[in-house]
Amino acid sequence: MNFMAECRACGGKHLELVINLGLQPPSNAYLNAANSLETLYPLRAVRCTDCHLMQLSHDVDSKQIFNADYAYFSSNSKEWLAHTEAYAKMAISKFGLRRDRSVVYEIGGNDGHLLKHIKDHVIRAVNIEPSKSVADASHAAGVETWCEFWKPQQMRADLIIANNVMAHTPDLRGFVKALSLNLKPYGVITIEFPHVLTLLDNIEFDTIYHEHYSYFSLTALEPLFAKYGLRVYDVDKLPTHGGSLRLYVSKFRSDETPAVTALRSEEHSLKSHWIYDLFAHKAHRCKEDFLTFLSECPAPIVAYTAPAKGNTFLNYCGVNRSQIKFVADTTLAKQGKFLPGTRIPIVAEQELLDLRPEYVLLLAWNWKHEIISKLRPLLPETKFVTAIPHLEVL
Ligand code: JHZ
Ligand code: ZN
Repeated sequence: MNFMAECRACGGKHLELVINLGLQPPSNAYLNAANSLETLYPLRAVRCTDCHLMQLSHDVDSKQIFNADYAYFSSNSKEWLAHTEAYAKMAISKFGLRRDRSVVYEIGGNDGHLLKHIKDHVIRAVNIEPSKSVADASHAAGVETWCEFWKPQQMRADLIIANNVMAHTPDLRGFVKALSLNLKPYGVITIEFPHVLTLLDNIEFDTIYHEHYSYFSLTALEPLFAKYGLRVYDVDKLPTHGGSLRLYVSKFRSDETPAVTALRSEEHSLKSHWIYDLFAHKAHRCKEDFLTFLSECPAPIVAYTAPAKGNTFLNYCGVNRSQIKFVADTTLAKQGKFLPGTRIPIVAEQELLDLRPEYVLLLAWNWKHEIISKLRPLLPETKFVTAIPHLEVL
């Protein structure tokens, strides 16, 4: 573990605490046994008062997180698969990808679910994915996959795709430098990430975990990109993961769309401390409301889905197995394991269906529409509960 005394983006030393989520294990480190030993690390978000990047105060070694046991397989959500397929179609036409010469890199492309829609439209499409578990799945899906971290390469790309991956690096400047070095002069980079402004506004404090070293805005990224000759020329707002941005970045374009100008001014509130104070206060309220709800439930409840974010939430609330009996998840790599910290067992979806529980806590609130439309017909009596941004019985 490494204490970060300076801002990952600008190197500034003026860091202020945003929220302290206590001591927590790394979020995707699911346990093989209920009594496995685990190490806890401080989970605190701070903000740089110079460039306004939000980041973690303590880094867990990324090789310890993205390894052969990495359990997050992107293909477990149909909505996400539809999102990436639509992206692929858009990218092929918008960026004029060509079968005879275009090169595409996807960074942290997980199980290859996106590149499999692009690979037959370009000369080379490579998934650069350091987590062996998902890299193997990508390879098996017929996608060229290099099991390694993002770094400068010999071959330059026409398109670099970085979906939900830039937050996953402790060395942010090294990552951005490699983006610039690996891009052809007229190439384009698209970068998706949960927008820190939405995270703060919607009290999505569970998105904060050791795998996410930084929490991005246009405001914090523009000066960092400029150092490496990169510029944001367009942006899309996306509903994914509670509210994300997709930035379009290049070396050659000097224009920008009205959406970029508008976003820059929308992000003004990130410069004042009240937005962070209010966020921390509301997160605390969210925890209290959830604990009150649990204490009023006559019997232990069960949960559905075991996302990384669920672990931040449950560990911050200090919940244990006597309050939540089990959590069901469709990911085979998670079933039979235990949630880090709380040690709640993870079971297959069928166990939840057989139990026909009165209450189910939905930890992946970001997929609630997809999940409820799937489970409601199977569990017509069950009440689905989400805790973020506030307690809601759906
Ligand atoms: P989900 C992920 O975070 C991982 P997580 C990563 N750290 C990242 O950056 C963010 O996304 C943005 C299960 N499930 O997507 C599958 C069902 O069981 O919210 C997953 O375990 N049944 C890279 O982990 C979990 O829910 C279902 O019907 O917080 C969803 O995890 C559906 C739809 C999902 O991400
Ligand atoms: Zn900074």
